Amino acid sequence: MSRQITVAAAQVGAVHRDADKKDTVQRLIRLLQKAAEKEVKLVVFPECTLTTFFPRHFIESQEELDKYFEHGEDVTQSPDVKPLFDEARSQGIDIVLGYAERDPDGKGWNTCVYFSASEGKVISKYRKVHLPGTKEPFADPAATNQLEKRYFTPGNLGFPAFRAPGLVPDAAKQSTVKEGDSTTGKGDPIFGMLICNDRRWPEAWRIYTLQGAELIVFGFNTGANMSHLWGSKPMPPDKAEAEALFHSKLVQQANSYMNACFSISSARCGLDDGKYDLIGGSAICSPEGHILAEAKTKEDELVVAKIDLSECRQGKEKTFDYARHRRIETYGLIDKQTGVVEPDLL
Ligand code: CDT
Repeated sequence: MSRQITVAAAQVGAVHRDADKKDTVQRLIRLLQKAAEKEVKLVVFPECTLTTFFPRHFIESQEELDKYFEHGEDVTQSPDVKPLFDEARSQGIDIVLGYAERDPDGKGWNTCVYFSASEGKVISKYRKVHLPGTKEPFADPAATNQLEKRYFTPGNLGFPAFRAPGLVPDAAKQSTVKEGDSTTGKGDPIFGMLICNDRRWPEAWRIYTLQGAELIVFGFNTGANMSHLWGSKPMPPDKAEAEALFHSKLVQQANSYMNACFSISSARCGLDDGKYDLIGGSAICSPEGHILAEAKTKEDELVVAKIDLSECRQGKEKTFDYARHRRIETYGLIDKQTGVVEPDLL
């Protein structure tokens, strides 16, 4: 049974600190229109798509900080952003959009939503769990900060997989299926959403694929040269960028393979304010771990691939058939311990 969809990552180039959100949204709408010309049915936008990646700045002005967040319960009604959701609906394209969310209690979250064009509303929301960087800025004024722990609260929605309607024809539904028939791999596509740093944590992918996820989607903002924060040792800028790109692809390809799912990653990239360099490398990856399409620039760019979700079955039913091969009686430490506890010294 073929379950084909044409999908895209909408990579977004530089967004400066003084950018007008309305102009940025117009750029996103142009990417959506390009997607419509290519009969794309799902577009994934980056993490914090609507503004510059503000957690790199120590911002004391509440007025400035407020501008980077969407306020209130329903992002589809945010005045500056509504035109994007309206366009998605009229083009019949589902979108995943990352943005900074300020909830009614005043808490900040690094959030993304899945907007279903056929439903005309948000059908799933995810808040980033793994917040990288520091709470306090570095003493060295030359160092680039990553103050996500200052501006955001770790996500409290877990990793809820969900089905998106209207993407594949003849999907099995509760109302049409006969009692006793197996529906595995036959219903509407099962999604999981992550945000940037989450992609480096295998636990997150596994929790989604324990719920049958066939497509894991995420946006990212990844510094091209941040050795004061990265695991990689300091190196010249061109080598540091190549290494950051290598790790970004590595985690996407390896986790797609180890979880037998497709994945779509979308970068906010380029040179913000002419000096903060973010990697590109938006990519669509198969369940066998192969890159099917990837960005060639560090600018606004649409990366498109036609995928067939039935290709997940090989991995899900053989090498990574969880029900037959996982040994949960041996995995206890995973949810009992956060940091490392080494064996006693000899
Ligand atoms: N935005 C984001 O999560 N970026 C991180 C950078 C980590 S810096 C230590 C990433 O994982 O790409």
